Amino acid sequence: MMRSRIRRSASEGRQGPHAGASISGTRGAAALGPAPRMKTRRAVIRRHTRETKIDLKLTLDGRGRAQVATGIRFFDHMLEAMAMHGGFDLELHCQGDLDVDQHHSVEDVGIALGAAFIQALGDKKGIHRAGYFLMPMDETLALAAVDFSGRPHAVTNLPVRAALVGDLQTELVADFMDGFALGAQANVHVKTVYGRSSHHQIEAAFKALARALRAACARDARMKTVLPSTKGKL
Ligand SMILES: [Mn+2]
Repeated sequence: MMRSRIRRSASEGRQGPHAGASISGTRGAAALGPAPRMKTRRAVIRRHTRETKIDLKLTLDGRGRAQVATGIRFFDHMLEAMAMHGGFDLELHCQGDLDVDQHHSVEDVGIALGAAFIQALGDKKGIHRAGYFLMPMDETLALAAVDFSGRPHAVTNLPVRAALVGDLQTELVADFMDGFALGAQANVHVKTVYGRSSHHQIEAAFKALARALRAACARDARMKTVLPSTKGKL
């Protein structure tokens, strides 16, 4: 089995309030048995700090199955929706310092999930790289666009009025997106085009993100061996 270690980017060291975290992972067991036609795109992430302990398994080309426990029920609901709409399988357990605040848990789950995407995508050859989706949910329309550009940047624009949706502090949705962009070294934009319900705005944003990710991660049969970058580096 191949072992790989993802080094924290310099930007995480600068920006992240959770210095000292390390992410280690094991790539999918593609080496076992006869070589499959297509490598199974998987990631295993263990990210333990003094604030959060996160263990997750991601299979990119899955069937939307999710087993998620973060201690924040509405956040679980969003991550489960992401797996279903993204068509990936996700096992995620986070034991965080919820007695302090939800902030560390939500942001760190974002970082770990983003890191899982990068690990699962491997050399990024033959993928679409960028994707977007417009997701309606009743009266709400949400937009998401992602690019696995190698550069972390998130813009979250959800004019949610409620401070809490279920048990989730709504302002932390932006921290999740920041964390995800950092972990995935990706550009992530999510926006409510219009909408009223806070629940719908947040849920539609997660679903739009999932479907944008699905498009970005999808294999492009015509460009199989090509790294989709004029720079030659992603
Ligand atoms: Mn819901």
